[in-house]
Amino acid sequence: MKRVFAIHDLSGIGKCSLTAAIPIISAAGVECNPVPTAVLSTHTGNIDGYTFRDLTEDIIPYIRHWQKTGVKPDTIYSGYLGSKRQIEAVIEIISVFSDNNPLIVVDPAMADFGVMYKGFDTVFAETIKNLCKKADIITPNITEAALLTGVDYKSDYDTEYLIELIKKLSAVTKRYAILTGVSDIPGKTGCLVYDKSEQKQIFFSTDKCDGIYYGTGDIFTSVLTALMTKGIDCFTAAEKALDFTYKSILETYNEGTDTRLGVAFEKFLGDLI
Ligand code: PXL
Repeated sequence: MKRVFAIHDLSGIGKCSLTAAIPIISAAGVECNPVPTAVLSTHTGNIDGYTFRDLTEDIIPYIRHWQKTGVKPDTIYSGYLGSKRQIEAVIEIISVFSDNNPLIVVDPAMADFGVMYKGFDTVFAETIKNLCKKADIITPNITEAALLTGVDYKSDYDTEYLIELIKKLSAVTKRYAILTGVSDIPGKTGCLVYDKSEQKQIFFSTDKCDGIYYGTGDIFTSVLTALMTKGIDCFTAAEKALDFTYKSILETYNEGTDTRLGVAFEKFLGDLI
């Protein structure tokens, strides 16, 4: 059985980070070992008053214990990280387990809609760029891609802008860059996948549902990580991850629930089994 080390926070409500990664990766038949970086009562997007317990001090001893047990990751997957020190801890984890040559997936979660998440700054963006350079696959949205490349952020983009952005992004990854939340078809959304070793790019698109759907980046990257860990190629894995994410969003849109609480991905876990 393949094994993923998933380095994310645990947010009790909001179906993002570990509460998405664990069920999704497990449903795909891959073992998911969580490295919790913090425990929050909810995610931080548009919900006030959440609790936040930082676990930075625990990360390295936790991993050193795993190292002693002899477990070896096939994939190391990091998502939302709360500080520069946590990014440095992920870089150390990659170095500790480098002998096993794991696949490295980095979701540089730090910003959306042209603005950084609460508590993040440009120093954080610079440090996460160093982490991305160690990754085989990075999955930024346009705001994060603009921060990683120094390109100006545009919400009203055209295909030429996206291609320029993804080519610049290829300097910040070892092989694949996946730009999320974009499409080359007006009115649609999806992702653009670029493989720098083959200089090949493909857009995948779906319909768009009105609203902001929290946690969907984590859902997309968790499916992608699980499938690529099983040996599925990056383009096919991205297409399937997009399909899974879209179905979950559509279900939530049709249910009309509060989108801050996350999307109804549980209904589609069977597709991954
Ligand atoms: O989905 C990304 C994410 C993960 N974890 C926490 C967050 C966010 C995005 O806002 O706040 C705590």
